[in-house]
Amino acid sequence: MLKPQRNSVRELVSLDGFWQFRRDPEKTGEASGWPAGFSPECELAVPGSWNEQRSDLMYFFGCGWYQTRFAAPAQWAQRGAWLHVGSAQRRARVWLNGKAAGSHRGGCLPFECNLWPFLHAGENLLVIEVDGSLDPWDLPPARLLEGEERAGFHNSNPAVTYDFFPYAGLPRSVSLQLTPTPTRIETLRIVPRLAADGSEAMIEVTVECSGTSGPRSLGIDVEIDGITQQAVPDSTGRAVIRSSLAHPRLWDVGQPELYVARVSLHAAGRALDAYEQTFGVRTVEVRGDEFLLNGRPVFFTGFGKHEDFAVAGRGFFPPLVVRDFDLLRWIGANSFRTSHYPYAEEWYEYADRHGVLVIAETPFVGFNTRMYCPEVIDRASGLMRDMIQRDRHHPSVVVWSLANEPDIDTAEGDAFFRRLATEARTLDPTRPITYVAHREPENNRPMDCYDLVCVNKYYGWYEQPGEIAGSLAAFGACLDRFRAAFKKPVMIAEFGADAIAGVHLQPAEMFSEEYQADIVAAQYLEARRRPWVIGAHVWAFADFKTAQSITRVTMNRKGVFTRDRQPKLAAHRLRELWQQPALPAEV
Ligand code: BDP
Repeated sequence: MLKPQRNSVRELVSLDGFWQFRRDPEKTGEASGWPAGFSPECELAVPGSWNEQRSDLMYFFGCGWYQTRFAAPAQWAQRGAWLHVGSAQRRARVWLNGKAAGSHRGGCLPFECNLWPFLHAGENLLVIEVDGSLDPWDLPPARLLEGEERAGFHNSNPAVTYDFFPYAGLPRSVSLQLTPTPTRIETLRIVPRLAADGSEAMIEVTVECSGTSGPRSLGIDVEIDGITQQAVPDSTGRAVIRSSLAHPRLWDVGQPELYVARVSLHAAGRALDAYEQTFGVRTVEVRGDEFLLNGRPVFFTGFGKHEDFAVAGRGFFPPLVVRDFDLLRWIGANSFRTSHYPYAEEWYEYADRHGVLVIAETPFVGFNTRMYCPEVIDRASGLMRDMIQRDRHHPSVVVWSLANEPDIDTAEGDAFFRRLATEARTLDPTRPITYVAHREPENNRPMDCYDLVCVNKYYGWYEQPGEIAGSLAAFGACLDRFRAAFKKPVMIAEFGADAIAGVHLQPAEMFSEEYQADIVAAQYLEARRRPWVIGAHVWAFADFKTAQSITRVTMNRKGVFTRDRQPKLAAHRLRELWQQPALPAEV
């Protein structure tokens, strides 16, 4: 599936705006005929999570029905028309004019439905049922099973298995993609390979088209940097086109050199479809103790983040993207991790255009051993494939993180993480892979088949609370244990402390801005004593909403920025550390 776009052939109709909404706590909507339209209870903004838009929806985790109307000109009857839903949290069913058009499970990735068979000339009624229920078998598992324990989470409301609010609704854009006929470009895969001396890049473009049966002779053109190559798709609609770029400009940190592949599909001189895919040429490699970007070592500075903002919830909000990247630049960070799920595609595109590195993460968070059963494993493997296919063209994405803090412990868990690693490498042999560990090396045996070790550790917070200096030896020893066990580069993917903005204490104590600033600076410098540590991501970029619990003062306050994106003391301290041309002499 390709992200919808507007170009010389494709038409894009946004359905974003105010949709009519109605709760369906008893799940009787379908039996009551709501697929053909329902009387609304209120209006909600799309994109946007429903929770913070209205007080009565804040803790509503049931089924909610959305409907909107759009007018279709008569000529759409001959066209291809697809509905694209950026994300529905957490399950969706779609009807157009009362006819079932599709369904999807999982809230972090897009899905589409072919609307063409159900489209009317004139007014159309689109209805989407979004089931925001907290399902313990979702990816991520949205809640614990009765009697199940997971440190820190069994007593939260709602009892989710992870430390972020389980927002529901339609948090990303909804649109219609129209092509001149139902025949279209379905998928694209662009793989650039740089010659060792950098003088040339071979670009392999694989195109898959649909609706190719019939007598028409189809042709595909691919234009890159002014040079056009042509091909004829085979009987399955597939074509592989090779092109080359002489002396390619390399994408790098702060150097966002991008290329565009312009792909067009035609028959007898008529354009059937076209797609413009941006990509970059660069190399990434883990070699010895180093992470190499274009052959040069990189040290990752930055954060784990969330898609989270007041009122919008997890809803996509373009000014926030601009603001967050502005703050990353201000503070001197070169990277972030899409903890703990794939984000809206616009985040990666912005990173591509501004030369920021991304560690792209699956939504496999909150996993305990019950998750490693065949049905979940197959679903997880399909979801990881969808994520890699969606995000593989971003030069900013330099590492795939396949999970956050899984409890592995069983043979099934071990097999699951080995299988994920093998499948990720098959889907994308060009990027290093990792997963983020939180326990000890012996609890993370499959890490031996990943390229780099990522570790989350909260010494001075959950362990040795209140001790900054005292935490350093334990923190350093933990990094050393991972290094000794796996002999791979290590990245500290999360460390930090909660700070309530405005709380100042001398001497520094937990929850004060001073404590957070001191601990992140001290641990950052401790990590940097080790030449094989290749990155330090502070948890978190900004404060974010969580479930209610006695460990969270209305939200997780480990943000270096507040939820409304203002710096705490730690932000100023990191800015000093990250903007120095060289590390302080004592490191
Ligand atoms: C880590 C999790 C992260 C939490 C963080 C915390 O990866 O999602 O928000 O702890 O407790 O274990 O603040």
